[in-house]
Amino acid sequence: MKNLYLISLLLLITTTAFSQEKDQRPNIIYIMSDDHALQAISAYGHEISKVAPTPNIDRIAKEGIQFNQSFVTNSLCGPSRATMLTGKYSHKNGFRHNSDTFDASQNTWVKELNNVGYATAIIGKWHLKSTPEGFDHWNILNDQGEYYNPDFISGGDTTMVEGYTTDLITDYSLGWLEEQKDKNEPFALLIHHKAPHRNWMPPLRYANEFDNVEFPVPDTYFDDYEGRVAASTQEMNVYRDMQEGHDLKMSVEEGSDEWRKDIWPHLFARLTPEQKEGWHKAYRAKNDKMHQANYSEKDLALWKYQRYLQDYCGTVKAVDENIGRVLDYLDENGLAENTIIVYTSDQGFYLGEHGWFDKRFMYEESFKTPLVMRYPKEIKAGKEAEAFVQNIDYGPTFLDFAGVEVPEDMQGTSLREITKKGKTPKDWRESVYYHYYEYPGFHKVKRQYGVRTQDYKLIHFYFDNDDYEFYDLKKDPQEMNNVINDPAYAKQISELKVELARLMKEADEPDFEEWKDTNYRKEARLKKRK
Ligand code: SGN
Ligand code: CA
Repeated sequence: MKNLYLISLLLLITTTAFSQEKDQRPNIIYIMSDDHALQAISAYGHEISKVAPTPNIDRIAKEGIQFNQSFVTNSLCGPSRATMLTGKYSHKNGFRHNSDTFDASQNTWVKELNNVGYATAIIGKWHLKSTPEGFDHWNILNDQGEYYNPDFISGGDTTMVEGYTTDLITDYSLGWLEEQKDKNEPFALLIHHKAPHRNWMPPLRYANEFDNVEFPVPDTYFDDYEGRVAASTQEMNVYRDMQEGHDLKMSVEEGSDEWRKDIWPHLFARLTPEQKEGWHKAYRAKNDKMHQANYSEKDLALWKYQRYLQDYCGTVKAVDENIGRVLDYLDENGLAENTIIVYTSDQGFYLGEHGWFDKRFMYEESFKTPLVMRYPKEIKAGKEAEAFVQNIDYGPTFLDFAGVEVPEDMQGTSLREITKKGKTPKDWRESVYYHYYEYPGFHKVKRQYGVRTQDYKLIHFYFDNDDYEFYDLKKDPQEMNNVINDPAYAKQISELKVELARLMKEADEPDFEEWKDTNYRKEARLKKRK
């Protein structure tokens, strides 16, 4: 009897010791896709998403919090990723445009977590050129990555893996999570999808998914860009600048499987013979139908919009489905409660608004980015937040949740307080700063910086031009009327100019004047020659 008593006492002591030891810090799963417009996430309620819903992303929002005013600091892939990792604006982390190389020796929230015992990993698109640092494990795509049979780089090895990239990224992610199962320390896993980036190749299982769907055409699809110089000189128009082969998968003629213009044929060439056959089977009939219709110029432009959305949403459906796999894994392994799961994109995207695809502009569709977050242990289900948040805030948020002090030089603010009730704290920012630098460059979108408040937006386009634009967002949410010269707005414009100067000062952009005339493309060429 005495022995039994002693044994149970011992058991009690050891289990208590264990449960005290069990690390209670939250796990973090950060899922970021590439170019996922919030118009294509049904939680955000846009017309487009009604015909192509995303039930799994919606689940994160419904069981957690949805940010309705979430912005990037620079609407482009590399810069956005560098900002997300460092919690700093582009001019501070040194990655302004996609030709830059990320200095991976600088501090990131991932390093901070790794330093305090978190297991860390990144799987998928990296696109920062340098080798990832601060991750116990990394398995990344080569540069932009490919949709089918991608190259994965891990350590010094590059391996071409057969399969559909969105599925593979998830397979690897779940594999890594499985390895963490018996470990005591918490983890931070970054799952970075390539989809739905250009050239929008859906998996074969969804290549015909939206063939019979009529996507609602944006009111501004045939925008004439009146009063907006930068908008009129870009090269990202669906019906003018998309490549008919590479982007729209249009065949050269009826009965043919050969694509029209495709300056990157290596992407399709990677498919196995079976995949190619499956692809042709999926596209041949619908391409033939287009040839037979003999469309007018306008109708062809409208047809291109439908094809663009069908393919885009086909890649999104695979992302959403794979997010479902991650959510199921968390449920099945008892991890849901103590894991912060985030879904976002590296920026927003145009789904035909102003006639466009791509991003870069400070206009709403690309300036905004989706952001939903679930953490049952602390965040009550069904919250929506209207506070202005930016991707500089992600790092501070994760560190805050993990109980790590936020380094002073991180420029963002933790969103933890907001996630509690969804309410905007009293002293919260009322304006956001934006700066895009990649010009001259792809899609010819002029360099620009600006400020947005609840009601107004001021943008300054510069480099080989000098144009200000001002929008009354309440009256003109589609940003069609640049009222910079309207005397009725003189007061608001001058107030916003003052606010912009304040934000630039606060963001510590002292080298701006020095930097603004440099032509990074020329410099990169010169560097190469040396
Ligand atoms: C590629 C795309 C562009 C896109 C950039 C940047 N062309 O060059 O359309 O703007 O990436 O995108 S593609 O046909 O090769 O895909 S980013 O998301 O990486 O910044
Ligand atoms: Ca992107």
